[in-house]
Amino acid sequence: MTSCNVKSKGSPDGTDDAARKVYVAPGEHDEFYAFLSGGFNGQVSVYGMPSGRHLKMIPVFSQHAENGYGYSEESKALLNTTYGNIPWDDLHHPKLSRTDGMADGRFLFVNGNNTPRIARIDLTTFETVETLEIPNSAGNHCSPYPTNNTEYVVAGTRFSVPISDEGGIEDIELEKLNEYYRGSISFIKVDDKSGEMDLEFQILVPGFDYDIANGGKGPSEDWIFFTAYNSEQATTLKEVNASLHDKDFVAAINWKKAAEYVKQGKYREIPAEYFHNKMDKKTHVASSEVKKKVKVISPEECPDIMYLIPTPKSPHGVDVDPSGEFICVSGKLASMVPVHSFSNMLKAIENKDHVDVFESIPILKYESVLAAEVKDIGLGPLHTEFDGKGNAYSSMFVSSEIVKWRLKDFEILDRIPVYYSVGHLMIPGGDTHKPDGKYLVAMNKITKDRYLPTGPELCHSAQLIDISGDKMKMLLDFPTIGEPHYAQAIKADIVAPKSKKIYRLDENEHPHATLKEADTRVERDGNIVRVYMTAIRSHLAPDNIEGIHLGDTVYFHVTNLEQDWDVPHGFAVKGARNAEILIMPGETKTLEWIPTKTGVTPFYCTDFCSALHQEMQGYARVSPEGANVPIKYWLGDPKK
Ligand SMILES: [Cu+2]
Repeated sequence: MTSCNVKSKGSPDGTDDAARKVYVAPGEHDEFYAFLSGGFNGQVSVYGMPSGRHLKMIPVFSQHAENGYGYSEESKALLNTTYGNIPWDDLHHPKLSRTDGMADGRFLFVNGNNTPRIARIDLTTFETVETLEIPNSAGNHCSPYPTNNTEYVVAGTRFSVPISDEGGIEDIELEKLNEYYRGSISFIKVDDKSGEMDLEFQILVPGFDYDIANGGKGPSEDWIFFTAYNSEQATTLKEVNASLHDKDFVAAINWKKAAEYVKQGKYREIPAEYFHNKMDKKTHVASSEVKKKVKVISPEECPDIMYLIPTPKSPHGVDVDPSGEFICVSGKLASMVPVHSFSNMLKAIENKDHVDVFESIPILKYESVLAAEVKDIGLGPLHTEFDGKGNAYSSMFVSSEIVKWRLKDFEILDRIPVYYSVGHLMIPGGDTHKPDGKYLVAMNKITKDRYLPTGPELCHSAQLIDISGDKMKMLLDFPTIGEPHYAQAIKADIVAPKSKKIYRLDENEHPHATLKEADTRVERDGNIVRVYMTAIRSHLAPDNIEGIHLGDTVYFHVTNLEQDWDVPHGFAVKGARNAEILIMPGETKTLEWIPTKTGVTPFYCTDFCSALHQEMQGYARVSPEGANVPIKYWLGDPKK
């Protein structure tokens, strides 16, 4: 026997203590919901915190064969854009809706980075209910940032592009691109009650790369701050050419003032085509509307809405502390965190303390706005969040660590290594005016040897850190689905009590719903065959169908008649070229099936629903085109 004293690398000191802190006993619930974006999988994953239990994947911008999202006839429209039905996106930033500056647990807004879109997830159902395409944008990375009462969700463009006043993006010689290109900041109005989004206006801004934003709080709550890199306005070999200036900018935008200008009519309307897709609450069917115009304003015509604050160097994250006074910027290439003072900024604006003007936008003097530079903080600072106890925590991509520092005197207090190359970090409420400073999640870009190897492709890694004491303590590694780009977390007791258990059948207004078994039927209209089917433990009705011919398009409208929590039924047809559908209790969903072979074709319930789940199946007979086989269907005795 040998005793083992080897401590594996990165394991927490006092492993028992760490285990106790993340242990949630079987049957018990976690204290927080954490919503982690999936990056390039286009989805959001829901975890319990501190256990790291994976609770759900919410499909948003990518089709999800597991439940038919993006494949079912009801959900297809949510992926509509002016480029067509786009079944994938790159989802970076989840942001919770806010009331009085605090996450209210009603909605989660998320961005599609690639084909510019914003989606809204309803947190009573954990389902995507709305998507809005953003015109005049390319690379919707700087998105979606809510104001303190979710008056607006704000989105900036990462790639600047030649936005045409006649609508769309111009076809310009790339060598002359930087003479024509512009950025856009979109202000999406959010309806107080329903949460519905509407692109109210855009500010056309200089052609920089707008990277990250965050809204002010308290004294600064009328403002939103954006990092703008590539002040060089390079268009090629950006890794060199966009890194030449010692300082780029923080763009400070007074959103209240901008909205007032729009109210006063100081806007132009330009053509802009974009899709707005909504899931109807009563029918559970999504539909699309194509919008044709957008209101734009410019800093030139609307003075005092935008100021540029020089900021070192190629800044990435911009985070406002809970008091609303400090604007902490991660100087990605400067290896320091410049902290701007909001009150200094107001003074500099009042005193016209400008060093220059860029396309009519005043550039304030760096030294006049700055509160402090947090130096020697580490290499590659990217983001900062706050614990509500006077401390800030910054992520270092290059030196792979989280660094704790004090807002009072900008002193560095502690550092902890993370594995490996952390991007965003997240403290529950750490971007609001009252953070819950108990845990911090580091979202790492590189995994390497953290888990058992799974071939060349590894899952990504998040790490949970205890920040309740003076020293940070590593508690837990948990693998994530897709890239955990950014996250939000909220106390479970704000969200859980409102979680919907079933959809009520008596409220089902789906146009093809079948609310009782007696009404099930099969109808032909030309070469469209509609099957009005019901599912209840443990049969599908009808379960025998004849009279389908090659050349037909069949729609299975399946209504789940169950009214119990956690009894979904699934539905799949042999050879169907889309996916299964998963139908929640009381809901109707539609699977399209275009048969390609004659013969008897089985269909069945895919979600293990009862002891007789394996019996929950049926047959569709497919006959040749033109065959004399009439529509006929039954459950039980065919003669009845
Ligand atoms: Cu079933």
